[in-house]
Amino acid sequence: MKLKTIAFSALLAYGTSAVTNAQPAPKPFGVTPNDRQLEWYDREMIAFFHFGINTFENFVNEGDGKAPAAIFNPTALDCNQWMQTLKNAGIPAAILTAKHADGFCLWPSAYTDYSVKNSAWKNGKGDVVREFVDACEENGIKAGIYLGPHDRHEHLHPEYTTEKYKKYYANQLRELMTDYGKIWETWWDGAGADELTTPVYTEWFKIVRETQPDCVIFGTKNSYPFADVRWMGNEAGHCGDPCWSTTDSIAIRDEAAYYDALNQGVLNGNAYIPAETDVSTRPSWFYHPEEDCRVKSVADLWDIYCTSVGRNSVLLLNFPPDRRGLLHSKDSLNAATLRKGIDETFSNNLLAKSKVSATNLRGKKFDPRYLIDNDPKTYYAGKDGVVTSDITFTLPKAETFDCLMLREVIQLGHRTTRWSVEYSNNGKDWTTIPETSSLQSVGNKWIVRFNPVTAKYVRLRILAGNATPALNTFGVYKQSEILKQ
Ligand code: OTN
Repeated sequence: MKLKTIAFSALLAYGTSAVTNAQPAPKPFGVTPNDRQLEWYDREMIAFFHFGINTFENFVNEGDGKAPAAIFNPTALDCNQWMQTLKNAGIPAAILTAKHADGFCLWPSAYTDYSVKNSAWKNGKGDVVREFVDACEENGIKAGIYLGPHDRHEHLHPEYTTEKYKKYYANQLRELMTDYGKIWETWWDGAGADELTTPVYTEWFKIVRETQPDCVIFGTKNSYPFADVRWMGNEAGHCGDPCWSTTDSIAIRDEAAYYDALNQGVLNGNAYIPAETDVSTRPSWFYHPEEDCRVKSVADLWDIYCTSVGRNSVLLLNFPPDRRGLLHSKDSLNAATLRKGIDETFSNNLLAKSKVSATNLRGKKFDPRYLIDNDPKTYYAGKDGVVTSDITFTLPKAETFDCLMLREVIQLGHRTTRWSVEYSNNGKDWTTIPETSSLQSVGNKWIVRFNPVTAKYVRLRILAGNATPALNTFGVYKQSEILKQ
């Protein structure tokens, strides 16, 4: 039986393989991802669409809830055009701001008049959420919903109380979670939402889990106990180095440790809550024509990709639709070029034809050559109790590279905690790539860029760990020229 035909679950299942004399898979270490988190990691990138009444005001990003509903009037809304951008950019999921902090609802909620039903758009008969989920469905994109917990419009009501708001929000959440098909992610923004305590979120959490069992919950602060994924700590796209998927509930509640716990995670923390990186293609979250000249370049997006996806996170990249209800061509083009550059770079692993040896071997089924077979289902693992390993790649000829990528078997927990990469031209004298001299976490994907190196030998050094290494991909690459634009 060829290894690649064995189901991955069987490979992971300790001691249950049908293969005679097969080595058992390593046991998972510590807390590990649930099925929702595994699906979320697979997306790699998600699109964010900040669209709403702010779009129709002059340079507003956090509306005060007072703008008249009537001003919402996109002249050419086409969610299929948004989806075309995502397809060209290889982005498989998208989240729409169904209600941002201004409280204006993009769907005709039965619980408020502050919505599309009192706008000029389609004479109040339109439903942006419906058009969004239908376009997602048509284009094979996973739909997600941002229902802002903070609502300035509701606060304007003289009889406002948190208890009343809890019910109001619950009703709206139920509408969105039951009337619009499968929802893959819900986003509980922590901004402005401090009065919403954990018991408030407990009610809302029950609604999400009852109606949408596969829905990933983004949570911060008081919604953190229910979160599948955490905020990464800044809106610039810079995950920490390290960036652990594990964190712990005490650190996240401690004022001083809060940002570090979000940005870097906590090594061997008690909860598996990986970081999601939200960042906009423009300085603002909502569209402003003044920012057409400040759209992030392909090189900026590549930097962000490397410090988010390439630091064990998932990138939530915001594309703000304009007053027509369309994405600007610059944002779309840059995202498509980024995809082309990523594919060009990582489709050519310069180690692919090399000979591989390792100092720590578990057996044939976990051979180090599985690191370069381009099959995410096979992996290299070491012997139980031995956490270090030097894995040497001998290339057929010297190659020039300026980028590397390592992936861990995340189902088996964070195992490796210190690693570096060296190169050589005689297989005896080794030089450490300086940018790899203090690496710690691996997780789903870790990317490092550096000045070009030409070498015939490459050595991956696993220097410390919680458990014997379990790694499914290692590669060195030459960055595509188009990523420099
Ligand atoms: O002023 N802010 O509220 C703010 C400024 C810069 C960056 C973030 C924030 S709020 C922050 O937003 C996050 C989403 O991007 C999460 O919701 C956090 O919980 C929230 O504190």
